[in-house]
Amino acid sequence: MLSSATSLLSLLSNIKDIELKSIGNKILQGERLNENEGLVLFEKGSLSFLGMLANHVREKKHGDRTYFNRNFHIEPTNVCVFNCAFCSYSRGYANREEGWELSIEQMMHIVKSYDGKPVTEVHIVGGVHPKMNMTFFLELLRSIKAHRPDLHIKAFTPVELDYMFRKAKLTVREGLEQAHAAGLDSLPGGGAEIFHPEIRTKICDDKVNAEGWLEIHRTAHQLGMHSNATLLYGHIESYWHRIDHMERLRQLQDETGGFNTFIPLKFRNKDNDMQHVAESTIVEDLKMYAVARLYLDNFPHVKAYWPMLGREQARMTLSFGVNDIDGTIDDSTKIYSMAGSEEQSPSMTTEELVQLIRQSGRKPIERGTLYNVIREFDEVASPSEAMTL
Ligand code: V47
Ligand code: SF4
Repeated sequence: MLSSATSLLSLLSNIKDIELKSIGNKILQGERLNENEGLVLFEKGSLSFLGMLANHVREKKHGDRTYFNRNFHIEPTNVCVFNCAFCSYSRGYANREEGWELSIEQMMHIVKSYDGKPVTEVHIVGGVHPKMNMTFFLELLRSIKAHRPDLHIKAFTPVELDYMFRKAKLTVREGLEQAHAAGLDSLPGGGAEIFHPEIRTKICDDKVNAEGWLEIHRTAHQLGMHSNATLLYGHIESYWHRIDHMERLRQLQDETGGFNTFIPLKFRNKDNDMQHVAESTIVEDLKMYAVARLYLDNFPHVKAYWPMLGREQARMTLSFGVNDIDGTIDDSTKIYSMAGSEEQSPSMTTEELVQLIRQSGRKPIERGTLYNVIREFDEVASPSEAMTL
């Protein structure tokens, strides 16, 4: 079989476009792309060209290894003081009786429902409720750790943290130090949307801006916590805004090295103020993943969040640079089902996740949040495996 580098060389010898050829050669040499080259990839790169390059980089970094984890989500509330135009999930404070607000006891009930089950992570993200303050969330973190110290808590976007810290009159560093001491282990990637103010002011004007988002992640990294980053694509942004967004992330990653994973999030248009905006095509989705893998050379992992994309499409992304497919999740997340995702009640067993990865010819690896290996699976199921999943 041809190596990925040999097939790439043969592909490049047939490329007529000088810019694409030069970009292909840079990728082959392991060189960093500049912003203009990133833009050229979006504008001129065919799906097969991008896929081949992204797959080359993915295999150079990870071979066939494809990660997933066993996690569950808690969404403390969907009541939110902000008004993001793309959000189908939140309810304003005045209409809070239409939403939900979980007490610490109710959230601990969810945590306890996983007692004895081999989950390794809880992902906690929700709306910004004016009454759920720093004291409330510190108590939640402490209660979870007291009950299950080994459970990794990945929680709160800079949108929630910025609001919490300002209300508690804490600096970002003070707030993060307190949260870390109470049990916060890492930050998820949400709230990033599109950093550039030309778009951010149109889709989420009233919440933390790009500088605030980046400062919270920078500080978390300085305190030894890792984090993820997202980009909400396929709405009113241009390719240039996507590159600008990834450039800011790449610069911060050069500075701190604290990001684990980049997660492109496909805009879904059901029941929100941007219903008139058509959703991106599958070709556009796959291009987004591929360009992310090529541009973000200092991010170890690119993840496809299957509850948003649907399983079949998530499987396809594994040939376009993606090496992580998130977790088993169960059906506790509403953020995408309310925005029109195919996955109305997202839940996959470990067996299904392993099978999905194998169907793409990849090797499933169960990981912890920080990519510590929990279990390596063979590329093909062994007869005894079903007994142990
Ligand atoms: O910031 C909201 C997005 C994000 C819509 O770090 C929408 O492992 C599409 O960040 N269409 C929150 N997207 C979810 C998130 C996340 C998810 C999975 C894993 C991780 C991780 C992080 O959801 C928000 C926003 O960008 N979102 N509404 C919508 N209509
Ligand atoms: Fe609130 Fe988050 Fe929805 Fe924006 S995306 S309205 S911050 S819940």
